Amino acid sequence: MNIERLVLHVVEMELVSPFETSFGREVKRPAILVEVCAQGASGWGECVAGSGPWYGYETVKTALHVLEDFLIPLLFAAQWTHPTELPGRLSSVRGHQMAKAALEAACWDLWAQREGVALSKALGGVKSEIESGVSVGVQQDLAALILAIEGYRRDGYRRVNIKIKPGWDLDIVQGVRKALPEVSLQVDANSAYTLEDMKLFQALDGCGLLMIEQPLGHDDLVDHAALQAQLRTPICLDESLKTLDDVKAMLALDSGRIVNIKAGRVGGLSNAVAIHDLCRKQSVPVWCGGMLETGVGRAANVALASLPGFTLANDLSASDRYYHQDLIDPPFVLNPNGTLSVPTEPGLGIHIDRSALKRVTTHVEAFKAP
Ligand code: OSB
Ligand code: MG
Repeated sequence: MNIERLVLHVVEMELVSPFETSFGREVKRPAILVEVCAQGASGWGECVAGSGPWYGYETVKTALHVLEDFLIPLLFAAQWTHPTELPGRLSSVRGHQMAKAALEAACWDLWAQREGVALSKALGGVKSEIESGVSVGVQQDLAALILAIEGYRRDGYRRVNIKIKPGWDLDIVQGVRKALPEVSLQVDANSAYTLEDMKLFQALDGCGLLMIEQPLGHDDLVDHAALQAQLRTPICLDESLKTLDDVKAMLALDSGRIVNIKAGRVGGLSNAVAIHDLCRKQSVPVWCGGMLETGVGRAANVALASLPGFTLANDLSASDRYYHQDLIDPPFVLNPNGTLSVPTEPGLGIHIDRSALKRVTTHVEAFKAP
């Protein structure tokens, strides 16, 4: 397939409410939307790199650099008939998974549109609805957190992921447990702790959590294995898993028992599907993480989460949990049963709201195939 033209739309989206994790507080979410064009059609992908290298080393600027100077020329030069060939075509660039994933997602969308098949089906999806959960950032105090969770529960979210960090952990989790004993609860530390915090994790182990996500180093597998050996609660890894090889190492070392899959973190949908397939074969449950995506990235995530191994609730919430005005029309809405519907139209199955996109665009760059 030949990409004729490619456009990078750099946007800045104001969040409905600030999102605070152990590594920082986000008020606005930047994104790069990749539009690939061929034969009058456009495919879309979203780059989830943040404004700074806090979650991972990539940023909007590193992604733009690597896309412009290396990945886009490679894509224009590449011969390919199926999007699963793309990771191989881009493999001379080491790392930069988020930049690669955005390019690949746009190609998946365009390819699936041309095939007349929904992206969900193209990836091997089987679900028509995916289970939606909500990730709740650090709040002012426990009362504010409980209020926020109660609001999300009224909206219909059935599983809550609480961000924790030193000073905002055990008391908070115990407080939520006491106020809302029946809520499905998990926590995400975003790498805020070390093995020195063993006592904390042993206490969290008694809180009835579905999982403890990425408690230790962002690149670590060995210490996580030592921690998992001491806990009944499954550890879920996010930041530590950037490749299929990382997942193999995690499983071999028993560094955790649940995998958070984000296409952006692992270099694209093709790699994400490969990780899903491996985990499914080994009966390791997976769920789809989020990066506060706009509707463009969300649609790709929802398609991915429709695969059969995604047996746990996902950090994929409705558009209005993130943004007052999404970039797609219609936006994603939460079904009364706490799910998001998987689009069935060809490709991502979304319609870009070009005027909404224009309002949040800070910069556009267009590239023509040589
Ligand atoms: O750890 O999943 C994370 C956002 C930015 C960076 C890292 C993470 C997140 C989220 C977002 O948790 C959750 C969502 O998109 O709903
Ligand atoms: Mg996480």
